[in-house]
Amino acid sequence: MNALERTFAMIKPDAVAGGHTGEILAMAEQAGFRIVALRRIRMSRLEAEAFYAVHRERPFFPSLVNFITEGPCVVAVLEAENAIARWRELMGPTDPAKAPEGTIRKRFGTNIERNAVHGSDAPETAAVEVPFFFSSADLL
Ligand code: FUP
Repeated sequence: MNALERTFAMIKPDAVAGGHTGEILAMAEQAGFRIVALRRIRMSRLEAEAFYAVHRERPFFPSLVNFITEGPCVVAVLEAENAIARWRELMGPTDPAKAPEGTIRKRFGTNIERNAVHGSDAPETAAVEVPFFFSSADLL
């Protein structure tokens, strides 16, 4: 028996501005995720630089920080068996052009930067990303 797992999910500014928050949350629930916590935020430049610190040396970093701070995001904690891998499968690959039918990035992504959603890539990442936005009192 697999234990329940939690992952950090984010609906990025392109998808929030496009009015797709509800559809993306519905896709998550229909896929069997429980929405444990949910909040609409606007990331500051400092927060974005900290959140994406692993990409600091990459050429796309400044553009990524601009994008993620251009408007509100919706951040969430999703729970399911094998939530981390299953949410990434539902998102699809980073580049929406390579994403299969039925994935969030295929449906709502524009390009490798404006790709609608984020999800933790490993338990160690989720363990950093969840408390970045939520306190333990939010996670009931
Ligand atoms: P993913 O785990 O699929 O979200 O992708 P990565 O962790 O590799 O990248 C994080 C974010 O950096 C992507 F969602 C978008 C951005 N990025 C670019 O803008 N250009 C690239 O070439 C790669 C990533």
